[in-house]
Amino acid sequence: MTAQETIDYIRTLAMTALDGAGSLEDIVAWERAFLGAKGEVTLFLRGLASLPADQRPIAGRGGNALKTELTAAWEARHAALSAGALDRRLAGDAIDVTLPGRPPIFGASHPVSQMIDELSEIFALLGFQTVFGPEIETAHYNFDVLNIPKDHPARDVWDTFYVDLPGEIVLRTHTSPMQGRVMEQTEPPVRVVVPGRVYRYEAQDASHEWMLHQLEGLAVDRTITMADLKGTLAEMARQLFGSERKTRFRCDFFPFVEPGVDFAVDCAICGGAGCRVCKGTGWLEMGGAGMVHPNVLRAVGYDPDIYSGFAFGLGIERLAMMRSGVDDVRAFAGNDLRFLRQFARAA
Ligand code: YSA
Repeated sequence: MTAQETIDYIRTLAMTALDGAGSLEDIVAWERAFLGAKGEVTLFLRGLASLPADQRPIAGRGGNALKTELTAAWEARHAALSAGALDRRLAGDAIDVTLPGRPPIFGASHPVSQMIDELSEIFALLGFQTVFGPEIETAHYNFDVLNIPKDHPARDVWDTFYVDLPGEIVLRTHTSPMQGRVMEQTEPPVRVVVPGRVYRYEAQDASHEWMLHQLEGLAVDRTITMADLKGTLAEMARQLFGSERKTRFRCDFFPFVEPGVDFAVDCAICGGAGCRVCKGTGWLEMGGAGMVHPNVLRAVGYDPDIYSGFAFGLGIERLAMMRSGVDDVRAFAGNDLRFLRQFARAA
């Protein structure tokens, strides 16, 4: 093959390959194959010295002209493919302003929070102020001030989550420690409710959680009687559940009251017939209550000969269960959006 025939052969080969290059990757590979350090044109020009003397001028001129021609063809093809790639990317990024928007997802207040708000409103109308207290509490306020002696079973490790080793700091097991904190800082008369989380080392079932919410109530004045306690809780139940729900008070013991009662409503899940929530009794305990023990009044500096008071601690999840017919307390902390969305209210 003469030098001119070789040049024509390389040109045909290169132009055919360039026509078939469909992407930027293809033409980068093409440039390497024909114009790169080991490309066809470069190797041809490097081999000039080995050609017969009469062929060298033709090969030199023709080879350089071919290099110029192929470089120009590569640049034109590169520019065309780059523009195409940019057009495709811009088309892909284009925003279709006619598409409908995605509906925003609105959060909603948790059913326990809703119940706390509702209870605060009910008790505000009865003259109670809402206050809050710490969830990490000292054993002093959680037990000592409440007349719970050191050897009382409620202090047992099975009921209480201790935060420190000597057992002086606890996750509060009830909202009652706020009784002492409030009375220490307030001159009577006192009327407060205290909603908040409490923690118990307790087995779970349909009506028991290890983390729950309570609403503490405390009223202290010169002439408070058990009738005030009964009237207050009965009115709360009437406003929350309507007048058809039955309420019940029975004697109970708590070291910080005398006398003490438990307060129950007839089970809304089974209508009082008996089910797994009320454990077949037809009643579900909503809270403990009673007349503040004189020892507690003394511990905070109140004179029990002048002042008397009542206090109660209600289970907020249990109230919400009876209010909305929820048959398992574990649903409240289960984070199942299908459950929670049923309580979403318009803002
Ligand atoms: C009693 C007398 C007072 O003068 C003031 C407050 C009290 C209540 C006392 N501090 C207390 O915690 N009593 S309690 O252990 O019986 O709990 C009160 C209410 O919390 C229960 O009636 C129930 O409604 C709810 N509760 C208790 N443990 C629960 C629970 N709810 C769900 N899961 C649990 N594990």
